Amino acid sequence: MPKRTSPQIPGAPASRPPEREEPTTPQPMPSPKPDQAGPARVTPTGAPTDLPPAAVAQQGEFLTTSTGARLQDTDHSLKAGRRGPVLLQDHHLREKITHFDHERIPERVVHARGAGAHGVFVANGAGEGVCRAGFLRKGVETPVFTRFSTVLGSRGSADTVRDTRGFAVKFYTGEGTFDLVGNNIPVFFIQDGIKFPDVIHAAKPHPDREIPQAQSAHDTFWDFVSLHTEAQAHTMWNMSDRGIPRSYRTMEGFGVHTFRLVNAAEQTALVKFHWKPRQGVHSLVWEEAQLAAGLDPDFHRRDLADAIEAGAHPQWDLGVQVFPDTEDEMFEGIDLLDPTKFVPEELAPVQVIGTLMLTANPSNYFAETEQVAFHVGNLVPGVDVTNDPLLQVRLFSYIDTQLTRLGGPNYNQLPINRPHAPVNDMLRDGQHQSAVHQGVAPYRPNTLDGGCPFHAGAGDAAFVDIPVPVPASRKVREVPADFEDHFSQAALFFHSLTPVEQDHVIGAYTFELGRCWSTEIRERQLRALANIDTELCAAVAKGLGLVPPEPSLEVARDEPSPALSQVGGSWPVAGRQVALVVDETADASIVEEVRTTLSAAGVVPLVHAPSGGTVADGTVVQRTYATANSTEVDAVVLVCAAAPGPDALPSLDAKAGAGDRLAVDPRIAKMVGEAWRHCKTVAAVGEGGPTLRALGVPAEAPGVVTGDSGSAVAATVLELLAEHRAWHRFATAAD
Ligand code: HDE
Repeated sequence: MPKRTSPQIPGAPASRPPEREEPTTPQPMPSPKPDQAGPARVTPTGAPTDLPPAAVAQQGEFLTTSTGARLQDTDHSLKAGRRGPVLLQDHHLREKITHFDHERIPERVVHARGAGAHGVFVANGAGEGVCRAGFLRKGVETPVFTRFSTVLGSRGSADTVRDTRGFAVKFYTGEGTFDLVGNNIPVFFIQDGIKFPDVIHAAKPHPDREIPQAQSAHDTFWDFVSLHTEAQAHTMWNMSDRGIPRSYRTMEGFGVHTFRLVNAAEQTALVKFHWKPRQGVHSLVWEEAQLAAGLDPDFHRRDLADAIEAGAHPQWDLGVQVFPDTEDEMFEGIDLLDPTKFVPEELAPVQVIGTLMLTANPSNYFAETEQVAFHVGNLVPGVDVTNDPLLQVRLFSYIDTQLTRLGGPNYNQLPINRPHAPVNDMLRDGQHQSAVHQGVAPYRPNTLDGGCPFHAGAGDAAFVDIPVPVPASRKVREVPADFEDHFSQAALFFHSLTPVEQDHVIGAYTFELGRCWSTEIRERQLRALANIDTELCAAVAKGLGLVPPEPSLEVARDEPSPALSQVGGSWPVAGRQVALVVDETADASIVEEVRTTLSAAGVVPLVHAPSGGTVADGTVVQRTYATANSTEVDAVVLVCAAAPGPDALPSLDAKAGAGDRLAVDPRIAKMVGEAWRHCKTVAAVGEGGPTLRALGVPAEAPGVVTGDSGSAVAATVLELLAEHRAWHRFATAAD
């Protein structure tokens, strides 16, 4: 009798039988069973999966449905006769319209308005002593994606509003993704994350009329911050020039919270992260910011994209302030767990540990800048969080918000969010699952998948929660006593500014409170200002026509921190734009000299002429007098008399009484006037000299250059551009 074999009974859980005992070493994953096959290895558009995302977006020459059937006509819906009703049967119509109806995802609750760029971070090795993260090893290059943003406005709001800016960097490191999700201001409005909905509800537009958009100059904001005085330090930074950056490229960035790092020897340190722009810190002036918001709401977005396209790749040094990891988590009397406090650089210098360079613009805004999902809990071995109560709440919020915004739990599979380190999680299924996982045992412990995935051991570069002792405690809803100091750091910041910058702060408070409807709220905010600085309070009160109150507290006066001022210093000029005003009467050789000298320094000379085309021996015109806009340039150079162009609205001028007595085109007069008021460099060569005088610009004033040599004038313009503004032209209260 032949020996009888058992029939193969279907239902074996895996292609190989499990071991009886739990495996103690990682095993290769079992292959799928012979009866199993996964989807073909093609992308959703039918391309091989190993192509870069951009190469797989569209395939072939012909228009197709989303499932690849070629279409003959997408311009007419399927109707019952030429004049008949549209048929429900038209599956192409329904697919096209339905997809369109769902093109938008919810915008971010905060930071909805943003601009992103790709780049690379190169470590200089100075961080190795405090942190064992691989991306901080000397010479390691890590790809990054950076997103800058405003906080308050909706997705379509203006860039140059007075607001805090987000500065979020995703490092795609070999040990997992590290997100440093910071701001351009080192302190925050609140100490405990539970207050975040309150501050944001107060700062967002009023809920009844949904105005004003993207700004804090309104009653609900000042109502909140004048009552919740821990917000006063952050508000002071907002009212300073930091609230209106000139460019994303000229902003500092701060991790805000204190983080805990651990090095290879298991030693821990507390640190605060800083981004220092190599372009220097530089801001708009308020009138300029307001003009730009109207003339070019995309001001910062365009500036970033243009600079990168022009090859002026912006750079920031990443630095750390390092503090001993003491039991009280204090440094020089400053509580490192209080996110409304910063540590002056003079007390703890910023040590540079690497440099970020932004090198490429996104190729698709939605796929990259909109879908990028940051999370403060994206940490790598060597970097850990502290008990800062604001940071602790953020650890919850960022995953939670993506579930609504990106429609499910698999957003880390989106191309912009995908880690560059291998991922072997046991997270499964869910909306928009695009992976086809293998194996049958996404659980631990298991034997069916050979016990995989395995825990990483001590030598396998695993993430370790630093075992910080937690002191004996009670469950309370309280803060440490030193969190009660709400004013000393607002005062420290104010006292660290130069008189020009202090004047800007006074102007900003006066403007913002002046836009409030309620006198009671203005008076309450003045009470807070009185505790910060009586002269500041008196100046703002004067502008508002109110009586300055007496301080209610005696606030400690700390040593000023000169590092906080942005006046002084000299910075690279590459990527800056200069208006070159030219007409047919201009001397072509002077025009050429100015252009060559500016371009050689990486500065973009924008030729302005009465009409488009070419001018002065073939120079191509970039802006007509009608499209001239002072806010897009950092200097104006007149190379001609700028007589009124043919479209200078003579009838209107006549009505205004100017008529044909007008010597200078009104658009150019406006541009020069604004550049003068905003303390930008104003220059004239040859025929431009008398024009400057006619416009009332004194040739001997700081930041004004005149001469007959195009190259000499342009060279001086470059020197002045490096100082950012002609600071001495700002009149101060002291003058
Ligand atoms: Fe955020 N924050 N935040 N935040 N935040 C978001 O996350 C939140 C805080 C910051 O370009 C949201 O993905 C809470 C501090 C930046 O995509 C949301 C609290 C700092 C960005 C959220 C804070 C930030 C966000 C909205 C109090 C500076 C934009 C969409 C506990 C250190 C990132 C999203 C980007 C975004 C919540 C406090 C910076 C709603 C609850 C402090 C730069 O999850």
